[in-house]
Amino acid sequence: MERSRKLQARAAGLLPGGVDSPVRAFRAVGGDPPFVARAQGAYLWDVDGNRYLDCFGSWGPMILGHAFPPVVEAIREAAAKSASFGASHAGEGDLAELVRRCFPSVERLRFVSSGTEACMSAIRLARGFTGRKFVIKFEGCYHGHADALLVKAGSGIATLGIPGSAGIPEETAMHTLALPYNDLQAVETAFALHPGQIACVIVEPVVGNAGTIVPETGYLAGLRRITREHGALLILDEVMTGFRLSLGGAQQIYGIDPDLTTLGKILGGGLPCGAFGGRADVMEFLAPLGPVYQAGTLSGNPLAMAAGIATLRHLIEHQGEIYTELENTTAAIADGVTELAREAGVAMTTNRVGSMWTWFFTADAVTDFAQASKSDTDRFGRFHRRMMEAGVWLPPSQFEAAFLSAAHGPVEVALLLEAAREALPNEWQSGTISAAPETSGSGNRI
Ligand code: KE4
Repeated sequence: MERSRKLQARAAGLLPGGVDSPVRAFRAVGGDPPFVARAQGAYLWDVDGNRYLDCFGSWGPMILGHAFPPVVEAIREAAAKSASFGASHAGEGDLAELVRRCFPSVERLRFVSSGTEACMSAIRLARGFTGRKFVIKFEGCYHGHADALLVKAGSGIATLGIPGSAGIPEETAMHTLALPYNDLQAVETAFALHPGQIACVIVEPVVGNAGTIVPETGYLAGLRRITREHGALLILDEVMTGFRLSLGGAQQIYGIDPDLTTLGKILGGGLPCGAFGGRADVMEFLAPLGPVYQAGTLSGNPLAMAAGIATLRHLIEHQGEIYTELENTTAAIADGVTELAREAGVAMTTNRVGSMWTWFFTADAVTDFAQASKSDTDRFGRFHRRMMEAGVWLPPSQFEAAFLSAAHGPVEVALLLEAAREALPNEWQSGTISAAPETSGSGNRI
């Protein structure tokens, strides 16, 4: 881990915490993050030559595996024509048509450069369209780092155990109502307390940013009913679930017709890309047609469009086997470790939808963020470090979802279960793992 440590020391003098996104700093799990040199298929290699089985996939985008040849070729071909035009080009329409094929509720959409931009723009549009100020979100859900949405958020906010973020005036946060997930009564009450004032409800249809939390039967349909009754827009934040849980994301699985949908991650095939879209009458409130302003230098970037087109075309063409294999491989891993935990006497609750899952170190059900927060995050941290030492890179937070790719197969299932078989009992019974080791272990040398 020598070269990683040198790069980390340099990064610490250049980037706050040595990272460009807080969760990458491994603060919640201890140990030092390896610096990645390259990745291929289901694996990452760090700059010291250690190999890791990748179970976070760049936080979701890499559903086809790293350096998937058709995606690499598409990016290479696009790059030769310039990295950016700042002007209209065919790729925007090509990708938009593929999105609409997967998400019939998206009648119009606009590309942006991140999920944050997509969610930030969607709530501005909802406020502009309805003329209302209040936004409902849910505790533990994360919709990017726009001010109005960093209230009781999940992901890095939950990971760092901070209530929100400094730098957000209460005048901004006061119009965000953060409610418990999976509680329709709380939503009914909020609308009763704020009649005619709530512009939208934004929700992760399957929560990934509190760890994975699954909607209870009828919950999403209830949100759809209540928002319709009160003239508020329903925004499904499918940045994580879109193209992940199925080609049409969670809305396809749960049969929900939202007013707006936000997308990202897989949409760009690993390049910076997000989108928001939905009802044409709502989207046409956007400039240059309407009064709601939104813009972006690199929106619809030709390389991101090319990577997204190559990714979605492959997912569409091979959807039968890809989603079936993702389901089977993830079930083998998620359920396999759950069984190993039971055998080792380790309290573990596993939440999973398709190839997105979380092992919570708690004996109780996890149906909202309050319950997720009762997990033993220290135990998760020690398990994470043990798995890193065995060459398995899990997301470095109890409050994140793990993901597999189409490149993961039986070999990877066996590798992960073997690592967990060693990690769980040691981590649990003997407590032999010292305090955060100087390095996060050697992984598997290639
Ligand atoms: P980005 O701005 O990071 O592209 O997307 C924000 C976002 C919006 N909505 C959902 C449901 C998301 O999961 C995200 C971002 N996810 C986190 C991981 N849970 C990004 C990883 C990070 O912050 O480093």
